[in-house]
Amino acid sequence: MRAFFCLALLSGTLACTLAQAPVMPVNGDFEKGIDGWIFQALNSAVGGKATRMNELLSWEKTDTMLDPKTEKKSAGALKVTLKDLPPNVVAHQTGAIGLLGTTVKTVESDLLVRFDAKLLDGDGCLQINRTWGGGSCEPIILSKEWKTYTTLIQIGYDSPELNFSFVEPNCENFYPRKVVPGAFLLDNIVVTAVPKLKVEADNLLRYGSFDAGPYLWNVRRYWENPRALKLAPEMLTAETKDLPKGLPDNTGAMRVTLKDLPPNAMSHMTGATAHLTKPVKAADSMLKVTFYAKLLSPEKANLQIGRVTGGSNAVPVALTHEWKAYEVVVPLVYDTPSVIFTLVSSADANDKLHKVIEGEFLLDQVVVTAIQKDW
Ligand SMILES: [Ca+2]
Ligand SMILES: [Ca+2]
Repeated sequence: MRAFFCLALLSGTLACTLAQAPVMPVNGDFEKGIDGWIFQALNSAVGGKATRMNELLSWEKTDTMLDPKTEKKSAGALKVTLKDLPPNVVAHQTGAIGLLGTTVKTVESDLLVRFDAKLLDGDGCLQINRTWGGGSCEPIILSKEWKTYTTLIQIGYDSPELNFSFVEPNCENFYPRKVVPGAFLLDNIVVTAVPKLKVEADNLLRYGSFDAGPYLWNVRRYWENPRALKLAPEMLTAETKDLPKGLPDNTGAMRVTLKDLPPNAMSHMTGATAHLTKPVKAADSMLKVTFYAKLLSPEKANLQIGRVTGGSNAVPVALTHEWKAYEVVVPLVYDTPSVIFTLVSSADANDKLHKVIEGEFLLDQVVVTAIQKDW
């Protein structure tokens, strides 16, 4: 989607190949201070009222990003220090909240958020979302050096603000993710309203075209013993050159690199995952998944698509080293809110829990629909 290729200038103007509205934070560069930002802590699930903790925000004037073009250091950044928080506060309602210049109408727009950040302390991930739930990027693992990040948020409801929170790194749930202690710096936040990602009418996948990047997907790695889930979004990268032939306006695919897996990594537990727009009921439905895929390594591998945590999966398909279109059906034994794509050595349909193998593959144009159960 060409609309995403925008040139963000420090002056705060945007030059884009398609007309789209910048919804810059009221203050996104922190050159003169941190006006326009507040810190709020709340867990609405257990009631209570929002606690304003603006003392957790400060203006950082020394440790700032160097602009590689001008070779000048930014005059200021926003420092967020999460400490002494009330118990059980969750992302969406807890974090540094910046007012946007305008309320974003989500019927027509998603938000592309580009920012610079640096991790100072803690082992959590950055999560950017609309306040009060819904609309979140996948958690971002921040570097301890200044770095530029881009992420996509489908905010779901109109919103006048964005929340930058710091969440537990290995949380299985999309919501609510628990907020953890830590500290990070933010600078040069540029928010752009981009035309809503085109989704086939009945596609249950929030984002399977990958034309803007591998946003809204994640990689789960599961350790049986100790039972632990680790998210590894760094295993997903954007592929812009090696794309399926003959698809109009296709500008990107997703590269999945499965590596550093535990010896007992099993399918259902380990692989590239995406949330569905609504859970699909096993009582009357199955999933039909269409996609393009290409195997990069190893020499031979099968792709298995299934329900996260097990119980339902499609018969694994043998991938080839050329792009090819596939269609598989995932018979559901249990309701499922998400799907998982992984590489397995076996294509044996009867052996439903397969050992995951390390390797690399490309995915594009993934469409998931619910079809009537085949009795
Ligand atoms: Ca700055
Ligand atoms: Ca694509």
